[in-house]
Formats: sequence, structure tokens, C-alpha cells
Amino acid sequence: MPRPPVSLPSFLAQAKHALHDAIRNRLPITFVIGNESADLDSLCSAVILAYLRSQSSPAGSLYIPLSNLPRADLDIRPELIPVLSHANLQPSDLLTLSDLPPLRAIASKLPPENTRWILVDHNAMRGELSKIYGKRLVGCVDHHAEENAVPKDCGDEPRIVKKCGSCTTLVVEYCKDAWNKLAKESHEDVDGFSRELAQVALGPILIDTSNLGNKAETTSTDSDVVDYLESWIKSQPGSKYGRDAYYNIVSEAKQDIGGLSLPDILRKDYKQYGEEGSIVLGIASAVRGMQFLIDKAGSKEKFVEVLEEFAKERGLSILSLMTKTTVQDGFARELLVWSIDEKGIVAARKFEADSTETLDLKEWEKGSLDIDDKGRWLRCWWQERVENSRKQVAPLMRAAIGDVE
Ligand SMILES: [Mn+2]
Repeated sequence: MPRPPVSLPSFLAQAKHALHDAIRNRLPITFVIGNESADLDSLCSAVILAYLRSQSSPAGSLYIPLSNLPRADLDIRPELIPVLSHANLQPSDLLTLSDLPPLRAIASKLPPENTRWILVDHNAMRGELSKIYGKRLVGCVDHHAEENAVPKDCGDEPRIVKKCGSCTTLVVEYCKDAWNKLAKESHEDVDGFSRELAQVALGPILIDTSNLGNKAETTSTDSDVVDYLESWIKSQPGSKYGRDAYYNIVSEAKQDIGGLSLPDILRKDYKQYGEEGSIVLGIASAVRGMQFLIDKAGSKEKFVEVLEEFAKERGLSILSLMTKTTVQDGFARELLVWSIDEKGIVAARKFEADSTETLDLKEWEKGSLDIDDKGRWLRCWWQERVENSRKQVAPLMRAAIGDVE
């Protein structure tokens, strides 16, 4: 008789143990890792895919879900708490980069040839890990632009890159048959594991699609998967679940960045592109508006100083900051681009020339943040095409960089 699926907390404890064992004894291991912004979507996608693949693997293979961030950065993601709590999990139960050997020793303690990597919420590895493990990709499930880094034929592992509001939607869609089979075969506490998993999956999907309300991002697959997940929860007698209420709780936790410092807000949802020696671009995304962030810093001058320090610490040529804010007629986006070296300035100007129309960029507050010094260039705009998130803006910036490199 098939064994009942283990609970999510037990699964994560098993995964942690298996990872340490693999490091100690040089054993083969398969990771599922989200992108380096390590947002709710990335973190939950990795846990859900790894869990369902592990529980339904006939050979009993274990997939290790790895959150693409250092352990300390879990603290700046308060939105994890209301989502994970439904599965009796805390953020500290997640596996993070801090569970890996230190970078200087990683290639000997965790030899690339012993590892397989499945990417979720991205489809090309970046940063230090990619230099060591970038050739060990065996699958991906993602909703960003195709980067052709994962082999086309992934055999038994998924290779999905398709437009969707949330990567978690694609993970659930891919695993649905395995999930149904698992629930049917196991007689013990079926509703328990499915209900908990469904709550964890709903968190990022509702956040990424603005409660299925963002028409530009939401697809019919997102809505279908939300219906599927809610059917597990609602089948529970006495369930108090309400979609709006759940969305509001998670969304409020995510907006609650008042207690964070400006550098913490910048690194909370941050992605970096390009290698050392080339034009390195960083894009931070914030859930509050530019004026809130300026007030946080104290003044416009201090705000720019924090940006400059953040960019220098990371060796960036260009730092971009995307914000979301509310204005009279609803939701608005602001876009800031800050270049601190000559090659960055050339690329940033190229982006301005190419994308002002595409993104419908309009001068922000009479250009009061803009800088045109020797070796420093800053522009801040209202981005009137509010439907374009970093998913669309990053490729435009990277194309401008590619044109001048
Ligand atoms: Mn995503």
C-alpha cells in the first residue's frame, strides 16, 4: 500500500537532513531552486514542486527545495509568515543558500557532477552559483522570457516556459495529476496534506495576479488553478476560507515595509544581470512609491546616496528601481534609472531613447530627482504603461545594454 505523503514540515526536515548528508558523503542530489529575487512565488514554487515530485517519485527520489537567498534575508519577507503558517511552517524551516557550503569550498564539497538543478521562476541561472553549476540544469518551470539556458530535452523532468501570472500556477498545473493520484492512493489524512499545500500555493498566485484582478498578468490557467486549489480547501467541513480575506492578509504583510531600512527595501525584491567586467545591471522592485522611499531616507540627497552605495557594493553600472504606488485614479508605477559609470550611462541613455514610448515614460515631479553630472546620470519617470512589470522592463534594459556592449 502506498505510504501517505509526509507533512510539509517533515518533508523540509528530511530535505535538510539529505542535503547535509550529501555534502558530508559526496552523494548525488537534485535541487529545485527559485530566482534570486526570492519572492513568494519563487520560494513557494520551489517547495511545492520539490514536495510533489518527491512524494510521487516511484524510486523515492528526493528533490531539495532551495530558497535563493541567505538565511538572514528571510526576515525581510514578512509575507511568508501568513502563507507558510497554513502548513505549520515558519520561514526558518526553509532551506536557503546558507545551508550550502561556503562559496570558496562549494565546488569541492558539492561537486557539480553530483548535482542536478531544476529552476523554477527563472530559466537561466545567474550569479556565483551559475559559474559552478550552470551546466547542470535538468529542467525548469517558469513564466519569464525564454533564455535558452536549459536543455530543450529534459527527459522525465519538466521543461516549461510559458506566460502566466504566477510560476506557482504552472507548477500546480504540471503536478496536478501526481497530486490527485497521491491524494487518491493515500488513505490517511488526505484532506490535511492537500489543504495545507493548496493554501501555500494560493498565496503567491493571488499576490502575483492581484487577487486575479490584474487583467494584463492573469491568464485563464491562473484562474483554473485557483479554482482547483480552493476545491481542496472548501471540501473541508467548516472551512472558513475566503479568497479576498486571504489575499488581504498576505498583501498587507507584503506592504508592511515601514519597519525596514531603505537598503533592506532595495534588497527585498532584487535581481541582477550581467557578469563582472561587463555592464552589470541591478533592478530593485518596491511595493511603495518613490516619495515614501525618499522620506524613508530623509531627503532626496540621502536617497541618492543610499542608491549609490547599494550600486557600488554590488559593482553595478546601472541600478534601476521600480515602484508601485496608488494615485487618485488607481494604481501607478514609477521607474528610476541610476548610472554611475560611463558605460552604464551610454546604455541607460539608449534605454531611455528606445523605451520612452514603449513604456510611456513621463517626467517625475518636474525632473526634481534627475541628475546629469559627469559620470552620474539619473532619471525618474512615471511609467504610464502600468501593466509592464520587471518581467517586461528587464528585457528592454538588457537589450539596450546588449546594443552598446
Ligand atoms: Mn514569478
